[in-house]
Amino acid sequence: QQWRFVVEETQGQVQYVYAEEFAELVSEKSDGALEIDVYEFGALGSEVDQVEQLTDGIVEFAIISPGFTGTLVPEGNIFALQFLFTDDQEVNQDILNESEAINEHLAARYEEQGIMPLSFWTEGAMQWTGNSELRTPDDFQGFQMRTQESPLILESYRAYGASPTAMSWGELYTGLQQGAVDGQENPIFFIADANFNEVQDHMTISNHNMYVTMTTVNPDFYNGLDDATRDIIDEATEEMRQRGFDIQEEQNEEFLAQIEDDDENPTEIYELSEDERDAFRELAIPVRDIYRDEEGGEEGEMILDMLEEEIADMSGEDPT
Ligand code: 6CS
Repeated sequence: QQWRFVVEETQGQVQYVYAEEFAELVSEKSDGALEIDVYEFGALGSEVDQVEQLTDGIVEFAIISPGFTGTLVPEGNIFALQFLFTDDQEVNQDILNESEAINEHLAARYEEQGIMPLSFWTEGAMQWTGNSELRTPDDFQGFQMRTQESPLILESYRAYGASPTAMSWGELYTGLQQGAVDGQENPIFFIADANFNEVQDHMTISNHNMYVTMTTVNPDFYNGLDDATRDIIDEATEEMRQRGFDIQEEQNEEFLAQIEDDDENPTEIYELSEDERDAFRELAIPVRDIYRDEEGGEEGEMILDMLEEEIADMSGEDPT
């Protein structure tokens, strides 16, 4: 067997390292009978093209970030909501692993659209970069923010007063360099590895959201497998939960030091205080109503209500 696994990142980056290790596990467990080729970002098109390749069965496996399924699976916009999860990424990963709202109800919406999520996982807390300083909602007035395709990510930045534009990350370096956009959000490893710090003067440690992605399979492919093969894939998925977490943690730490020490491309790093974060939180919370009332539909409302409770239970905090 020779299967295809496409990811949204390039060699060495978190998703790519994850997929390579996943492929290795599947190969080992099947004594070399099951082979998976990993395709890095760019080989098969844009992130949105890759979603279509999975649903069409052109690739069997894909890592898909919900930010690129915003119109196909509106309920998936839930991960666009800022300040929803906790500030502790380990707790957040536990919630992603165990949440019924996510793993049953949200996963079912994905499956209906030809995307079967095997696991939801974080690539770390996201930070803002800009060609100007971003400390207060005022700093976002008229700010051209690049986002992924999810309508609710755009709404979230409109709530801050920004003018967001969706684009593929394949165009983002040039977009920042030429001033088509003023800034963007991503985990630190990605900001550094994609060299965005070369074309951005400021980075704000905002921890406004975590980056969520999904390991997915084409449902017809998966359902057509024999039990033993399916078990191998399920086992590999389980083993990669902790590995995925560790890979991102390591890279996010390592790359922060790289941005700090890059004298050729100096970046002003500013960490928001809790009060400063609260100013953004206040503007972000009403976006949940847009999810409840419009974007996520009735099913979405139920999913968000359930997830808020799960987060409160698992973090020991009151829902905000
Ligand atoms: O900003 C983006 O669109 C990209 N960011 C990450 C962390 N992974 C892939 C994604 O396309």
